[in-house]
Amino acid sequence: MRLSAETPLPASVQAPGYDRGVQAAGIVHIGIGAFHRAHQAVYTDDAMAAGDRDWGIVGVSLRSGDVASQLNPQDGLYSVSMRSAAGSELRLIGAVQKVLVAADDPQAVVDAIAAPTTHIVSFTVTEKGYLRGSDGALDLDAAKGASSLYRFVGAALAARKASGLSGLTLLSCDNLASNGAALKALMRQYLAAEYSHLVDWFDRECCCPATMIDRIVPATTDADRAAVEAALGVRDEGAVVTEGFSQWVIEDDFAGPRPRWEKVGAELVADVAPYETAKLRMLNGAHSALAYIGLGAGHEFVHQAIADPAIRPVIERLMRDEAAPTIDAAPGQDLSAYADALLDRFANPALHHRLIQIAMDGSQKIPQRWLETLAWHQKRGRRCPSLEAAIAAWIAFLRSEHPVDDPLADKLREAAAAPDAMQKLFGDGGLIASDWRPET
Ligand code: CS2
Repeated sequence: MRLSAETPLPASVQAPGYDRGVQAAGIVHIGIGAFHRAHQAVYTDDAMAAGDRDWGIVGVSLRSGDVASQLNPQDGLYSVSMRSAAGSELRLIGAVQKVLVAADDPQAVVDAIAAPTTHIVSFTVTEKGYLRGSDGALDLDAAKGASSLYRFVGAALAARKASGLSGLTLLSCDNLASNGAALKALMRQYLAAEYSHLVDWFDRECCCPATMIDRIVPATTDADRAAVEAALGVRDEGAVVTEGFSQWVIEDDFAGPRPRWEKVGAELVADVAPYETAKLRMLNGAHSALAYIGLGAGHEFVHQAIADPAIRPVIERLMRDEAAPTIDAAPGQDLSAYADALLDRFANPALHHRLIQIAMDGSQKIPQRWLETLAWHQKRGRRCPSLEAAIAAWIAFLRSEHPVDDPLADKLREAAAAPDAMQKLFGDGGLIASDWRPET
């Protein structure tokens, strides 16, 4: 039997605390992967349980029909399992109403964003989904392509303006530096090229808050789904597995109404930058280093790599001595305590977070995770032994038998195979643009 709105559930499982049937959809979320389902959808579910109304989520997959076929037969319902060394806790999330597949029905996506009840469009499309060229500007040809977020949002904004509706909040929940400002600049570039009459309206009517989003969400495995089935008594094809920890810091700059996410654990702040920079350079920077160094040492999971006495000190130094000094901490933000907490989270033996999952898309992740830190120290005449070891491990990974899942995979492999790999990757005109230059 499959999970659905009709399924009787064991009393131990927390179910949505509101009437799902009467909520309008206030949010369209583009890129409805496991991360969104374990993070923003949980906060939104909690906000509705706390009394907010009409914040149902219409999920969108740009390409694949997988999530639609997992969730639509289940009336959008799925479970989140929170795993720690102490055990597993499971709840059902009801915030997602349905999933649209843009490749199958592009107009349905435009209509959902253009609906009068929609106030927020949020995104987890990964770094590469923003379709930036190596100079950081929009790759306009790619942005005109079938699976570009810009096409759907652009067409829907045009429809909203034409029918006299308000603008929207566009909320990037991806691990980009200054994700709100980045999305705003890219969207403006797209509109200037394709809908130039919308640019002023967009500036006036739409907001793109910055966010720092954090929860470790490994890809769900068949074993996870089997464990959930044993607990629920029904099959949940949309199950997601995560840690207990969750954090969301959001710039309080919305174009219209929003759920009161701050009532359920999110922090609404004037400036997200110190949190976002700390998260990218310490958590994500350490993660990518663990991935390449750990795979090189023969490990499979994050908790194994961080337990390796040859690796742990490298990661500690990366966070405490290399990344932390580059961050202009907010009042009350304790970077040393943050590093301690990250080490504990990485050590979680119940998560089974695969290093190869983190190793994906290195070309898109490394600039904001490592190179900004390296450039900061280089300007001051200092070296970063841990980050340099991480870069060497990335090059070794690119030369290895491991599959390289990256939009630049072929070029990266070719550059890494060259005797002057460092220059080909990071030198002037190299594949990965940044302010950091390796020693010649
Ligand atoms: C990870 C992130 O896969 C990766 O690159 O570093 O997905 C990380 O788990 C999240 O950003 C944690 O919030």
